Amino acid sequence: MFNKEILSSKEIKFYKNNGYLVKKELISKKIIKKINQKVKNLLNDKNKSKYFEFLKYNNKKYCVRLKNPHEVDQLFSNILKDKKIIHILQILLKGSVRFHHSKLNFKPPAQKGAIIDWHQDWAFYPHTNDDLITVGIYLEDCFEINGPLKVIPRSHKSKIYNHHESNFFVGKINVKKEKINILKAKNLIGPAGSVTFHHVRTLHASSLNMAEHSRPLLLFGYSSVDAWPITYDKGSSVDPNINLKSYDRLILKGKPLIQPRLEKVPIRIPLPRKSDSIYQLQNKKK
Ligand SMILES: O=C(O)CCC(=O)C(=O)O
Repeated sequence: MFNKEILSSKEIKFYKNNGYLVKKELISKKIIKKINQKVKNLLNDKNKSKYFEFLKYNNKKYCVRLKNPHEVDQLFSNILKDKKIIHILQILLKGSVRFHHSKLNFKPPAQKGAIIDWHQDWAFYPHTNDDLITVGIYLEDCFEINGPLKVIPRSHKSKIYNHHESNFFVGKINVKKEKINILKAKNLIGPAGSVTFHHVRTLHASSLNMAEHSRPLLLFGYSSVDAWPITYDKGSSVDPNINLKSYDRLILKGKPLIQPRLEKVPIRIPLPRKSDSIYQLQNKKK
């Protein structure tokens, strides 16, 4: 299918052991350039408040996220189906792939409120098994200074941590209470077009962006077709309880089914919650 092996057995082993993987410059510069131009155009659109999420830091409004980009422009729905990404996912997700959600996070520079606290995506949307992966595409070079994604290797093999505070789901972990050694964290860095893959239970976060410009990270979530949402899953682009046909149309590899694979996975219910946005949940300054 591809001229050279897209994923080596060493990389597969690395992902299985560590719960993450980075493929440097997997997406061509030409595509990245097109996406960046599209984002620029959308930011100049007079209806931009329809697409973007803004937060106020120190009395200044910053654009933190493009919501559901795959619903905003075809370019995004094409890139989420990128052949190389789907091929890798098919290997890592045991054969089948269903699209789950999309977002484009900007992380404005020098704003503490734009730090994303430690969390597991699994806490937001538990499924009947944990074959779910989040894919990140860096739209610009992203190194330590830019506030890259960072992960705790092997954490996908540990428990589901407590993401509640005062009886509300807050989408973040108290690392001190949970005795998490964040010194073990690895930064997922790379030039524009690099793609990160992290397991749904991998503990991750991202720090302050110390550069002078925003750090655009396009994120796509995927699941194995036989992983079924257990509870409230507002992150997903479609709710199977409401529209099964549309849910099945999210399948990129594999066939629809109504007999999910039930694995012995640790879960906590992400309720009650005051918001569906990670920024609001983690109480980033407005
Ligand atoms: O934008 C980031 O740095 C990380 C975002 C993230 O982990 C999330 O939205 O779940």
